[in-house]
Amino acid sequence: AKTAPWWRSAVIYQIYPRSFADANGDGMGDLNGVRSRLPYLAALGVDALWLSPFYASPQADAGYDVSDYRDVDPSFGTLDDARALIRETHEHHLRIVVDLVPNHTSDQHVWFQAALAAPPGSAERARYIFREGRGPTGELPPNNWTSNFGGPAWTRVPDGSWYLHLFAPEQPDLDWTNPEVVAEFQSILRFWLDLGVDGFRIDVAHGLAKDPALTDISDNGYLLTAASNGDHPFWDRDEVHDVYRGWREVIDEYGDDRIFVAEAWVPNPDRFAQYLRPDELHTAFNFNYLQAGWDAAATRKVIDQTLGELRDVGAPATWVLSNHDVVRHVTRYGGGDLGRRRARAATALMLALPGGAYIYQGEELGLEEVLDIPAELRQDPIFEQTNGERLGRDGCRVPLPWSGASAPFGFGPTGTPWLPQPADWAAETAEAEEADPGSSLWFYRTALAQRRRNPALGEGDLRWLETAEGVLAFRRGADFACVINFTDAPVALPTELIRAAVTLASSAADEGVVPAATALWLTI
Ligand code: TEU
Repeated sequence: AKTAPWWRSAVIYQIYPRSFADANGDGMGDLNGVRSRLPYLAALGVDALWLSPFYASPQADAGYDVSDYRDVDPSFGTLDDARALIRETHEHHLRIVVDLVPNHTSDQHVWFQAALAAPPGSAERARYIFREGRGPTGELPPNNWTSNFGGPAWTRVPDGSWYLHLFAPEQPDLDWTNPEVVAEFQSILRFWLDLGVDGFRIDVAHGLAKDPALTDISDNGYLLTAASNGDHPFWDRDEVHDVYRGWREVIDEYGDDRIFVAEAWVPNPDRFAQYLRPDELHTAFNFNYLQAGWDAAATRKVIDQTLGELRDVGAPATWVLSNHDVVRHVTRYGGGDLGRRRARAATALMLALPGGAYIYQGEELGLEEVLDIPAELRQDPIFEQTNGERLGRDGCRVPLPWSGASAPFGFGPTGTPWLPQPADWAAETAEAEEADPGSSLWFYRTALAQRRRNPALGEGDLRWLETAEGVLAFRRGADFACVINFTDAPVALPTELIRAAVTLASSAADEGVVPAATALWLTI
């Protein structure tokens, strides 16, 4: 019998290359650093890696501003290093997914440079979204849209025209109604597919299509309301689906093992599911799950909604708790010992749910958000543009601690990491946790190993059990069960599970009870 495609149940580990491992000692992680840690990743027990962008980039937004989609930035290595990484990842029986940034290029991309050099109305400008301003002399932006990073979404060029950027001014938005743009990205897909990658994570997948009338917006909040129905001028418009149908045709030429993962912040589950129609994208991060917080009822609601909507389109669910854009979940759940305890329980729940899951580098070590990075060392454009009102995303991007007692904690052979590491990270290095069977690292390894062996886990059914308030419990397959206690006091095991054997406990458990802030896996 044909087994289900790998990605329907995959656990995918996100690598943020500049903060993962630094082989050349310049303080920035690089592709050769990733190569050197492939044994660690294989031993962790994940199925695939997703790498945030490592392409040529001026790094105005840490690589999400791409100046050449077919080359590697010198700070990360060379195209040959990328080829070697793809080959060696496969030799370790892991798959590799790369990031694709189609909403915008860098302002240093040849296309944008050509657009700046060409007159208004030219074909060069038509690849981006240039417009004349409002006001008597065009001195006001064409409309009232604001950038996700703060400030107006428009920047004026010397001849008086304005261009649109939903993110930093260094990230001009492409015009996806232009056939040249469509053709160029299909060619970029083929370039990386030919190099052997197993898929693409699509950045801001819900943002490519814009209202051609550029209508002013009344509610310019970043997230759509749950009631939204494709009527927002730039998020989640129906036209975006044409792009993905075209891409699906391209990727299907390479067999049925290569995938698209959408980064689509679309809270309406029905609208979200539309990205996962059989002729579009394969999977998408489930951000509603990430946002449910440490809350039994909210978590169960998201699980039910997700599974219901995705069943209708035939797509597997994927669950995610952390990434390079959000505060690490240990910290979101309260930080310190309590936050770590809850985070472990939440991970056990996530890995027991139907479908696939994402792990963000460092969460397997139980890392917390770094909150005390001095203002002058912070690099995220969100921070710069808002004069310190928002801390930005640097706190989850601090270079990983691998070994040793002081910075750079084995991140690189020498050198000062591009963001400072907390002085007290010695107990949280991969090396220290490797030596401690009670560590977060061993918890992840054990959970992933059990998940891999157990046919009830990954894609499949889920049957809720009756529980007390603040507790979730469910069965999967013939004999698997998971129970998680979100409350601050121990609870009795649900009656159905009293005779079951505990195979995984996120914190030490006495017989018959689920301790506070704890998840258990059981065999019935
Ligand atoms: O993120 C898009 C996105 O949704 C972010 O703006 C998100 O809202 C924000 O980071 C939350 O704090 C993607 C990338 O993941 C992000 O790193 C990039 O900055 C952004 O696209 C622009 O490319």
